Amino acid sequence: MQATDQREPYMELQEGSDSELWQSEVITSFYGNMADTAKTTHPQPAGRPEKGAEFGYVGIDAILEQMRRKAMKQGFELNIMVVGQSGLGKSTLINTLFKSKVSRRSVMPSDEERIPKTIEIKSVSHDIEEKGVRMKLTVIDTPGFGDQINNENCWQPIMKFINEQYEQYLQEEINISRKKRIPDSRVHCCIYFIPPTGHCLRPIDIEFMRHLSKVVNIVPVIAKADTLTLEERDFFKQKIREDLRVNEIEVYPQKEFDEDSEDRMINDKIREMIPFAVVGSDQEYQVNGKRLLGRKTRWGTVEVENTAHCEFAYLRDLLIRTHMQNLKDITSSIHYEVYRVRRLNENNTHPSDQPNGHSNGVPTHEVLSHEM
Ligand SMILES: Nc1nc2c(ncn2[C@@H]2O[C@H](COP(=O)(O)OP(=O)(O)OP(=O)(O)O)[C@@H](O)[C@H]2O)c(=O)[nH]1
Ligand SMILES: [Mg+2]
Repeated sequence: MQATDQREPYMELQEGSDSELWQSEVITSFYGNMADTAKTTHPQPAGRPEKGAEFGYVGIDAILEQMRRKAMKQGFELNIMVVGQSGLGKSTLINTLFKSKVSRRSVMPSDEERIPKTIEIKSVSHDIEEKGVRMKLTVIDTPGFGDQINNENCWQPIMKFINEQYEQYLQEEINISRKKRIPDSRVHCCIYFIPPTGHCLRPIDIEFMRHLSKVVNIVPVIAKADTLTLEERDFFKQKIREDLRVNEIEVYPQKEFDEDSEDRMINDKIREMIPFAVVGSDQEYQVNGKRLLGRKTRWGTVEVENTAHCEFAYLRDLLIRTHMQNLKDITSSIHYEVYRVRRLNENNTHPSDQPNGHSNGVPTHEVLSHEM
């Protein structure tokens, strides 16, 4: 299994002329601020108090502007993985995500080829830019499972891949001479595809999510939701939430990581909607004079981005618009942290001192054993 990593050109962009430009801008604005201070005028952050009400104003709020500028220069990275049984539309949903409002402009005109069956773990990256903010969205496609007679450990290759990304990050982090910015290939979110049976979660779904939810943020979705009626969909969603609760599977956003009552309120709404019932398509059709992503049937067109038709737009908004930073924070401060502590404790010495096997002395197959 191999992941196609297209990170390097992006990193070059970070460390090339752009960052020099940024440094010079920072220096200019720093001196600018100092000069301003001498003239008793302060930097101009948003929400600055009126003149006259300025006595004692230090300008701490200007840090927000500094952080914004830095973040704009660095850009954002998000790594999403899709997993689930074969044929549920994982590869199609990736194309949907890239072709939907997330990056429609950056996509080449569609080739009308059918999506082939996925046979290896593969990453696809897109650089998206909107209002001067750059984002590198990487989606990791995985081969469908469930084709084997014995599907007992079908979650293992996925777990191994996720842990390998943590391991790579850890190795980079503990290097004496490390990169200015560690390339982040850690999986920030794993979209789990549930087949639209309309009944309940299958043992294989429970097994998969039970293991994976301990190492990664899981967002479950009902695949091919156009095959269910609205009543079936609502019933199925409710049943899945109940099954998750009974089996103590914590999917994203996890209750225990809500930071305050505002978080809880927003996340409770999402938890009531989960799993999102999605429809995927990479074909565009003309509907009422507009070109829309959809699935054309004999009875009409299912519009993928229309929330009256399916919940793809809610999923996209959660991933990109409302919870991107939180997905990354939880990955880094919870999932990766658990992995890091466990690995460092295990070795009891500096991991790179270990001989043979894996780069840190642990044979590759043992990376698997770091699940809890
Ligand atoms: N009805 C319906 N069909 C879909 C949907 N999404 C994808 N399909 C169709 O399902 C078939 C399989 O789609 P893929 O995207 O290749 O499925 P996959 O999960 O990547 O399959 P593997 O690579 O084998 O794991 C294709 O014929 C798609 O056109 C959907 O939302 N609704
Ligand atoms: Mg596929």
